Amino acid sequence: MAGLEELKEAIISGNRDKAKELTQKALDGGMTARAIVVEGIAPAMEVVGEKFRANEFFVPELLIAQRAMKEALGLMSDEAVDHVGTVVVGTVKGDLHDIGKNLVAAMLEGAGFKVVDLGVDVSPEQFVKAGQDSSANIVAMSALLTTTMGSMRDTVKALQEAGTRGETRVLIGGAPVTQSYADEIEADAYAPDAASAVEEAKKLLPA
Ligand code: B1M
Repeated sequence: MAGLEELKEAIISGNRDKAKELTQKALDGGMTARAIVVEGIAPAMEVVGEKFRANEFFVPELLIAQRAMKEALGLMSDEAVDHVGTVVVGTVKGDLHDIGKNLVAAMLEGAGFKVVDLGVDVSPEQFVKAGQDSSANIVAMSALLTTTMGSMRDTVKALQEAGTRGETRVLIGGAPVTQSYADEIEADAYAPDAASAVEEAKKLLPA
């Protein structure tokens, strides 16, 4: 649909006023929030992720696209979007880096997930509690420091001890994190970037 193509372009180019206007127009025209997310916002953020991977976009472009996406999503009530699943997202304890985590959260939102963003410096206990409170399908952790990665292992253990490991899957990522580390700490999935995080999160949802 032409309006959604325009919305996609507005988000990719970070034009938040246009993104807001076009989203409102689509809602007024009777389009469902889910259709707008699935056919407009998510594909736009996929393009943004691909451009970032290809070094065509850098952090500023990512952030303005994310801001435009948030404006568009802000027009939809939580109830209006039929979420595909719930993800608790945060940067682990001791770690204050949040640019990558915010991108992952934004891309997940764009793909139709309900995102509970705990921010930075999140302890294992906070992840467990938020996972329980929101009946999350996934706990998604970001770490940028080799010194804070260990908190991912502690969170996996804390989820196990709380008895919620069965229903809550664990996704991890961040510059120093690797697939072999994910295997070592028994996380369910690892993603090297925000676009792959969405792909992995979808795979972790119950069939
Ligand atoms: Co910091 N810092 N920093 N820093 N910082 C790094 C990470 C570092 C590599 C720089 C360096 O030395 N070359 C280094 C870490 C070394 C290491 O441990 N291996 C470092 C250090 C040492 C520190 C301090 C200790 C410095 C000091 O004070 N002496 C300190 C620590 C503070 C703390 O956290 N307790 C510190 C502080 C800071 C700032 C506050 C100044 C700032 C953070 C601002 C903020 O985030 N709001 C900062 C920044 C900006 C960086 C660099 C320059 C950039 C990080 C970034 O945002 N990249 C970084 C060097 C670098 O990477 N070039 C560095 C862009 C972002 C889009 O990428 O976060 O990797 P990234 O996210 C990617 C993927 O990793 C992935 O998807 C994203 C996009 O596709 N991903 C996930 C991330 N999370 C994911 C989760 C997933 C899946 C994928 O699933 C859940």
